[in-house]
Amino acid sequence: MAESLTLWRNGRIATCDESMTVFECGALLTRGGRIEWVGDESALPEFRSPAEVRDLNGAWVTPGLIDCHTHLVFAGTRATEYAQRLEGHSYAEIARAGGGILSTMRAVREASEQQLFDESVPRLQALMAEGVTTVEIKSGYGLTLADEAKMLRVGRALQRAFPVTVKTTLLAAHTLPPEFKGRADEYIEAVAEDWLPRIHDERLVDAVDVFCETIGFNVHQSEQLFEAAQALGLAVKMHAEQLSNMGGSRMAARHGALSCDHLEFTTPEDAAALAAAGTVGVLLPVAYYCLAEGRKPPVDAFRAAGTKMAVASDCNPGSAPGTSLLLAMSMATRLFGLRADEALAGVTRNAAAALGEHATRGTLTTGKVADFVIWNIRSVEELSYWIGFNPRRSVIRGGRVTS
Ligand code: DI6
Ligand code: FE
Repeated sequence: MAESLTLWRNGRIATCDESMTVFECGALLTRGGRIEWVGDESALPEFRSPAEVRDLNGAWVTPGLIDCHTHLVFAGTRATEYAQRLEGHSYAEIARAGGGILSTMRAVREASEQQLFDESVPRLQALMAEGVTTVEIKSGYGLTLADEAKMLRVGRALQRAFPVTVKTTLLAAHTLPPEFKGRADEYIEAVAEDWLPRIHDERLVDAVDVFCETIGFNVHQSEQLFEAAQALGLAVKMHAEQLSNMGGSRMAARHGALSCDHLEFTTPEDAAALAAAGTVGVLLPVAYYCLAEGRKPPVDAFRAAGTKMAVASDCNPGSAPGTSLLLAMSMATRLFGLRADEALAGVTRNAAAALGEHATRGTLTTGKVADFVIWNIRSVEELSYWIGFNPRRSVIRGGRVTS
C-alpha cells in the first residue's frame, strides 16, 4: 500500500537550497518520510487529495538543523580547567600538564556505557530542543580500542533512543594516550591497522577524524590514518589549523575530506584548496569564544575562494561546553562576521555536506528527508539573533511530528 500524503500548507518556507529560496506562501508535500514536493502554494500540483492537511498559519519553516561537529558523548566536566584558564593558564599548557583531553579520557574510561549514555542524554536533548534533527558525535576520549568502541556504541544507542539521526566519527587520533607516550607513530599504526578495521566491522563508525596540531598529530600521521580510512571506504575529516598552521587542510583537501574544522590559522591558499576539493570549512565559534582565541577564521578568504562554510557547536567539555547550535549561529555572525543567511546555510545545507549527507538532508527540496522545524519567528534572521532564547515551535522528523 502506498504511504499516505501529507500537505503542510500556508508556511513561509526557507528551503536553504543553493539560492536560499524562500516561498512566502509555501507548501510542502511529504510521503513516507520524504519531501515529495515543495513550492508556492498557488503552484501546488493536482495530486490525489492528501490524507492529512496541516495549516502552518504563516509560520517560518526551515530544514531540521544539523550539528555537524560535536563531542557530546563524554563523562564529567572540566570546569576547574576553565577556572584555571580564567587565571591565565593556556589550553595547550593545561593539556601538556596531563589535563585537557586526558582528564576527560580518565573519566570516560571509568564510566560504564550506561553512565556515558545517561550523562550524554541531556546534552543531546538540549540540541534537539532547538530543532537539531541530525548530529555528528565523535569518539576521542576513550583512546583504547574498547573505550573508543564504547563511546561509538553510545552514539548508536542515542540514535535508537531518540528521534534524531546520529552520524558517528572515530577520533581516536585526538591526543596521544599515556600507554603510547613517545610513540605517536606506533599509536597511529595501531589505530589505522587494528582498531579502525575492527570498529568498522562492528558498523560503529561513519567517518574518521584527526586532530592535526602541534598538541595532536602531524600531517604525515594524519595522512596515514586517512589512507587507512579511505581503503575501508570511510569518509575523512580533520580538526585543522586551530592553534597553528601545519598544512593539514591542504592534505585533507587532497584526500577529498568532507570537512576541515576550526581553521583559525587557514591561509587564502588553504581556502582555495578546500573550495576546489568541495571540502566544507566548519566554523566553531564557541571554542573560539571559550578559549579567548586571538585569531578568527578567514571568512573573507572563504567567500572569495567559494569555500562552503558550516557552523557547529563543537559541544565538548574542554573548549566548548555548550549545547546550543543557535548560540553558535549568533557567535558565527557577531564574532566571525557571517551574514544571517550564511549562518543558516551553515547549519543546514553546508552542515549536511560536511557529513556527506548533501543528497539526503539539509535543504527542503524534492526527494530529501522530511526533517524540518517550525519556528515562532517573524523573520528568518531571528535564528542567529536571539541569545539564550529558543523560538522553536515544532520539529518534524521523517515526516512525523516529534516535538
Ligand atoms: N578540538 C576541539 O575543539 C576539541 N578537540 C579538539 O581536537 C576539544 C576537546 C577537549 O578539550 O576536550
Ligand atoms: Fe572539536
